Amino acid sequence: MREQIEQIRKEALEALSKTNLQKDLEELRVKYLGKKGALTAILKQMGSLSSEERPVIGQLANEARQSIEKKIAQTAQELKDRELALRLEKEKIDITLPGKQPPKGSYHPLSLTLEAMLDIFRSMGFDIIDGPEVETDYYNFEALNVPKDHPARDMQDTFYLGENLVLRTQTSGMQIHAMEARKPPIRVIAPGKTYRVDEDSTHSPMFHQIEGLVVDKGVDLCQLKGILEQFAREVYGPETQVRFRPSFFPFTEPSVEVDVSCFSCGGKGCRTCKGTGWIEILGAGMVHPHVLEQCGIDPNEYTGFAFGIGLERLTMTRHKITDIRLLFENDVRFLEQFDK
Ligand code: 2U9
Repeated sequence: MREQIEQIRKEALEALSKTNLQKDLEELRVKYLGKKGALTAILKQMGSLSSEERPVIGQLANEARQSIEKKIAQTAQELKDRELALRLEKEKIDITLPGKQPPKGSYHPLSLTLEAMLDIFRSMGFDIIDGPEVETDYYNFEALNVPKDHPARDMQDTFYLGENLVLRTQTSGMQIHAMEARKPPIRVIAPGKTYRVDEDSTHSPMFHQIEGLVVDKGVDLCQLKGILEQFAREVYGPETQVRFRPSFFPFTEPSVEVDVSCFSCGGKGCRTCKGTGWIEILGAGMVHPHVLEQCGIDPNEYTGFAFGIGLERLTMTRHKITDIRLLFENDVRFLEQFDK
C-alpha cells in the first residue's frame, strides 16, 4: 500500500506539473482526491490493515493528499498569473501614440470684433454697461427726443410687443438708464442686440450696436473727434484718414457721420468704396440738450457727446464680407475662417 500511495503521489504531481488549463486541474483534483478518486480508494482499504499499520499508512495517505492539494493550489495560482500576464500583454496600450483631437470650436466673427472694440474703449477709460432688450416707448424713443411722428416709431420699422413696449431699435436706452442712475462724469459704452423691421443683403432684423456716451463739464466736439480718430486708427491702421460729415439725428445736435479712407485702395477709389475713396463707419454728435434735461442733467452746466457703431457693418468691412446674412446662417465652414 505504501508503494501504491507513493505511486499515486508521484503520478499526480507529475500530471499537475504538465497542466496548462484550469479545467484539466479540476479533472485531476477529482481523479486523485475526489470521492471516487485514487487516494480515497486506498483509504477505503484501510480497514483490512493491522492496527499497527493503519496509523502509519493513514499518515502517509494524509501527507500525499496534502502535497497533492498544495501542488493543485500552486498550479492554480501559476495558471492565473500566466493568464493575467497574457491578458496584460494583449491589452497593452501605447501611451505615446497621439490622442484623437475633438473638433475645436471658434469664436463668431461678431464676438471677435466686439471684444476687439471693447478693448479699445476700455483702454480709453470707458465702463461697459448692459441693459434690457425690451424697452418702454419712453426709453427707446421719448427720452431720446424722437418725436411721435418719426418714421422709426412706425409699426413698419419697429417690433412692438405691446402698445408701450418695443424690442429696442438702438442701445441708447441703456445710456438713459445710466444718466438717471449716475452723476457726471459719465463715460460708458453700451453694446448689444437691437431690432428693426428690415431684411436684405445689408440689413438684418436683429443686429448689434456699440454706442458710447460721455457727459461732463466742458465736453466738446473736438474731444469727440479725437476719440473717434483714435478709434478709427486702432481699427483700420495708423495711416487711416478720418472725415466728419454733417448729418442729423434727433438725439444729437450737431450730428455727424464719420467716414474712414478706404482700407482697400487707400482712398484712390475702388469697388469696396464704390469709387468714393471713403467708407462710412459710424454716426455721432453732441447729446441734444433736451436729452440731458430729461435725465435730470443741467445742459447749462454739462455737455455730452455720443456715438453709435453698427457691429455687423464694422465686421463686414474688417473681413470683406459682402452679405450680412452670412453672419447669421452659422455655417461652420464660414465661421471657422475667422478665429485664427
Ligand atoms: C444718448 C444720446 C445720444 C447715439 C448715436 C448714432 C449717432 C448713429 C447708428 C450707427 C449705425 C445706428 O447701428 S446703426 O445703424 N448710430 O449714427 N448713434 S449718435 O447717440 C446717443 C445715444 C444715447 C443718451
